[in-house]
Amino acid sequence: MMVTITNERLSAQTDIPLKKYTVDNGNGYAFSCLNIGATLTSLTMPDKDGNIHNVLLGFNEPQDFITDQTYFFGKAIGRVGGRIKDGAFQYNNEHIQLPQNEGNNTLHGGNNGFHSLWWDVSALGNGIIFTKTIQSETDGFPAKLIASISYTWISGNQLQIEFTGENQSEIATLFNPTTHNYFNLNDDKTAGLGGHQLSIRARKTVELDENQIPTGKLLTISDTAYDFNKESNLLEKLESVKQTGASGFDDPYKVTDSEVAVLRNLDNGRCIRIHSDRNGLVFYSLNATESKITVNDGHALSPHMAVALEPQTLPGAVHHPDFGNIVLDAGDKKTYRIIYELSVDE
Ligand code: G6D
Repeated sequence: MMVTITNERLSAQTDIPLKKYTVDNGNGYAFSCLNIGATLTSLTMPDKDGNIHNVLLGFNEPQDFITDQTYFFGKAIGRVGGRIKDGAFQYNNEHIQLPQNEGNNTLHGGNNGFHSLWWDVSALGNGIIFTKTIQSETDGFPAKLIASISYTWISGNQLQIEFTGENQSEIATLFNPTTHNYFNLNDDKTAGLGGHQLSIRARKTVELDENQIPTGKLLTISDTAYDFNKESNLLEKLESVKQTGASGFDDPYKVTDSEVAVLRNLDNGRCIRIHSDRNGLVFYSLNATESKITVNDGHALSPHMAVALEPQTLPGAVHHPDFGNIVLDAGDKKTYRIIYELSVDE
């Protein structure tokens, strides 16, 4: 594999130069990422006829990647993905308050989470690594966190995303990062999810209350609209779930395999297998959008134009220990990996 890395400055109203880095694996596969939010803006791959196109949905205007607090297109998410009830948790009998950016709750690490930070950037032999020392004063979470996010091409057209978090303080913090990539395997994104099949290795989802806060209960989904254990037509399942009164999917799945999901397009042969070392996957079908936002190729954003698949420890873990442990103790260091295995079905 002959990896080449190029970079360019994008025009935007910002004091810190907005930089885009493109990493090509020499095999017809490449990705691009930004120093704001360690954002993945593009992932290009061939189809069965050799047409190479971006399979991610993202903003058309670079400036939108700097100001967005709604869609998180391609953003690294942290310190904690998902929602934290009341933006608070108890640790060693101490009440620890976090930033509250969705009513009383914390969503995606608060407004100053990973997605909105300017990251330092270094080139690796096979990709890019973003690093940042995040003080509590920066994002409102306890403790100083030394964080890194690397995007690298590994064997066989696999894009590995590796998060590390080291707590260099005397008090505990939380660490459950993810990526907020939205996939649409069609060249023309206005075709939406046509031709897409999805499978998710899970038999249960996390029950959510009216504010999308985990209740601590798991729901069995076998033979329901939420069941993707068998590869399913995504548009058909979307229609089924809407018949239950939901606006689409926005659900945490408790996964049963390290290959947590497979998204493929039967028309053009593109296939992405998502691997993770954690027990949760949030599936969001972009249910509500504002049409004034322009995305790929200048098209207006519309509902269900793509799907977000976000590997993480199950949301709610900080209040429901049986969901997992996202506490990063003083002096502790943790590493999490997500792998996109890209292929083309002839
Ligand atoms: C909505 O509830 C959803 C989240 O899951 C998603 O991450 C966000 O939009 C972009 O808040």
